[in-house]
Amino acid sequence: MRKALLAFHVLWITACSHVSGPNLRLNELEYFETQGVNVLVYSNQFTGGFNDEKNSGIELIHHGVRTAQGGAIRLSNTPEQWDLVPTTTSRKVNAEDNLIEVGLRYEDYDFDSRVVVTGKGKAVEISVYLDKPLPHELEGDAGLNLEFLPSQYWGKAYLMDGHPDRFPRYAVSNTVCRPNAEKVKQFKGYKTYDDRGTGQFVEPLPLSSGHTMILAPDTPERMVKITSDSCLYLYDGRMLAQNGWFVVRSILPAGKTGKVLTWTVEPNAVEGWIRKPNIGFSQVGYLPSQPKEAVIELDKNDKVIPQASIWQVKADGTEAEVFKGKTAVWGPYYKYNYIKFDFSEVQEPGIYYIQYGNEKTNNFTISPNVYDHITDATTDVWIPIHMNHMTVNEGYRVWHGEPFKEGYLQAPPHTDHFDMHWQGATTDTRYKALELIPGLNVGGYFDAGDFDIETGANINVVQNLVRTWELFKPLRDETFVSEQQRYVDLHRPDSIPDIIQYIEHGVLNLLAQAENIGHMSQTLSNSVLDNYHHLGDAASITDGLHYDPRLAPYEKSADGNSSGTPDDMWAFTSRNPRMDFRAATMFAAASRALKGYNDDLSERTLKQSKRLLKEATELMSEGSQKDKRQNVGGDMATNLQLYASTGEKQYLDNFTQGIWMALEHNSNRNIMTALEAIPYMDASYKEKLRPYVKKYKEYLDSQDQENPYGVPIGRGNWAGNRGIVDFGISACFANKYFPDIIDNSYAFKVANWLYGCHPYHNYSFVATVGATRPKAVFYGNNRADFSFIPGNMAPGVLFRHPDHFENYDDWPFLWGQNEGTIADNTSYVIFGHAFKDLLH
Ligand SMILES: [Ca+2]
Ligand SMILES: [Ca+2]
Ligand SMILES: [Ca+2]
Repeated sequence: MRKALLAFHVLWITACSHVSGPNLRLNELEYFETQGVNVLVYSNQFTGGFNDEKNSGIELIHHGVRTAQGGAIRLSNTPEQWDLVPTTTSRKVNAEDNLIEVGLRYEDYDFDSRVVVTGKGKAVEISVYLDKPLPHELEGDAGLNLEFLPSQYWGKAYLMDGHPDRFPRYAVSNTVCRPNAEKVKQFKGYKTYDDRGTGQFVEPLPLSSGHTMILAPDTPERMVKITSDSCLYLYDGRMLAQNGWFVVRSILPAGKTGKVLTWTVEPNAVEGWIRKPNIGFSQVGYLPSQPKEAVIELDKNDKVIPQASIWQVKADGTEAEVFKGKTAVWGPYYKYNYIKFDFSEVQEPGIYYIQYGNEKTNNFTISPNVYDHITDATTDVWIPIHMNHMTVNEGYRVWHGEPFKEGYLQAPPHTDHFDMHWQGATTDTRYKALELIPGLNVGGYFDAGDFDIETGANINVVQNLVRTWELFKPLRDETFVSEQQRYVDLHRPDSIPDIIQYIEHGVLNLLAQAENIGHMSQTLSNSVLDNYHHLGDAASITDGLHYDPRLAPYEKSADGNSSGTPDDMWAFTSRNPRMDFRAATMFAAASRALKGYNDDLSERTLKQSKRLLKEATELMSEGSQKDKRQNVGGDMATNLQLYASTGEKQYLDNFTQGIWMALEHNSNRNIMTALEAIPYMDASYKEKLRPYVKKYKEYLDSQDQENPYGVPIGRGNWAGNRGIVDFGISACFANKYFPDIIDNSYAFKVANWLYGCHPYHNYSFVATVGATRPKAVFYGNNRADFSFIPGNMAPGVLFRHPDHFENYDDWPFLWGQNEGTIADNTSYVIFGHAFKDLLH
């Protein structure tokens, strides 16, 4: 009976999918689906933090690639990151009628609309409803927008009402200028543009307009047909901002209510389309003896092939199959199926590739030295390029001149700023609003793809570099650093280990903060939004001249030292004792590392460490209970660092008092600090730690059940490689101190993941590392050139709700996938050293 029922069930599904196959139906994950096409409706909503992240609204995942997003009522032709985004006031899914309705609201304009997306055959109908007429001030500005990914459309053809044209490779179209008074407000009233005194803003004109637009009829996987009774306009968002998309838009009519606008959007579905298998493996290669496991990501409609093989590329250029093995099914993980292919048996050094069905990978090597250089690009190139207040030269090329020569001004009180910065009701310093705080334009590192000095991140950098130095003593010297000349030359040894120079450079800025401000700033950052999104030479962000409000904007003083352009950077100085605490820890560690290299700096850092520790302790005891609770973890690491630097017993006592409680509370989170303490403790400490390490092994093992890659995959709004690197560092240290409990397999899994064994594609996440196929584009400060800064570790695969992992490699501009941060990349340096150490 059961068998008969099952057979009937299978038959029914087959028949049903045959009939309704190409139609877009809402699935149980609440998006419209047919084979090859997913239409998401506010599965991902606009968030306030950075406004338009090009990740939200109505989205199209077209044959595996998210090629359209931003489907929403927007207030400009080509919205930029800092333009207003709507909040989603409601989202109703009606499976019966195959529709999703969302309520959108612009609080600043008391403007509500409803967008209804209905699956109709092979298309979705997008309708806009207004219960009240459009506010007068938004007439001509509010419209329905849908944005298409330039890198997937440029060079392809389109038809507008039958007239052929082509998506431009680069932004070259027409613009007009309009008075600033007509500009719709941007984020918190800031402006993304410098109008050069004209009082006008730039607006792109449409490339084309009509009622029926067919995008990419020349490429079935990208072909989309849009029709409407309203006029459709095509814009190029790159005219205003390099990260802009192609925008299809219709203006909402004035004075109307009810259903005011309708589009029919039909993404072409290639019949029977099945995504190519993504064969994940280590692009860097493998040691002869190490475990070797490829993870193969398969379309859910793809059949599993029971075996795969390894081919060797011989010295005479011929190829030979040298190993054939079974594939093992892991199972489904989000939208794909996963199988594994173990080829650990292949151990002879050589050049190989994997063949699975008709798919061949690029080649990789098996050799005892494959991991020898995994950190060199990061330490020789990425880190020095991110040195602030220096000119950085490489061969014939200058990466950037000396930035921010004019220094930093005190941020005015009551500033609610962009990039999540703020200044409270007072300055908390002896400086007046906009007064120059002396001495801050020295040392420090650019935060990431932007150029501010995030104090917290810079503290992490110094700490990571000190850990690297103390644990692994890398004497590598490939960089010339002269603080006196404010000059860095890559690939020029100067007889001083680079890591020490990088520690010194980080300390110089942080110490300047402690000494000149009196405590740690929150950040040293841009005062105006129009230079925050700077791309290119950091030295040209500001004019390098002191701001003098007595001069007219853009006017320079007769002596050439000041200007009337208010572009000087600001120091945000609201005091946060927790930041001071973290700085105290870092200064203590740095003081040790700098001893013998720069004794004056070493002494000054220790002095500031002690002062900040004392003051922060007092401030926090005056603070709330919540403040104290939040600091439990930081306290332990601080005490350990202070004990290591001073040898004073009180710090050791504080550490031992806290660590066991913390491990009981959350052993996975605190195991790293506990392991780091081992060199400073006696044998009984290590024995007492043993049961926690066993518990940690259970956590490490549980990852194999969680996902096919066996590492903790983050699903936040910033992809999770940092968490995976931390997991790898802890696994390396656990293996170092407890090899009988934790073997080296976990560290290998982390390396595999970073160098190509992960979802979406199989490229190495570390720029230029992984000789055959590292990722090609990153969100570095050279992203406008669709390039990378060598050694950058990408954040990784970004999770888009409800089931899509993504890492664009033809579009660098999504920071959550492709940016490199100074704290994450220095964590990668620790992992790389710990990993190499474990192999020796
Ligand atoms: Ca920043
Ligand atoms: Ca050096
Ligand atoms: Ca200036």
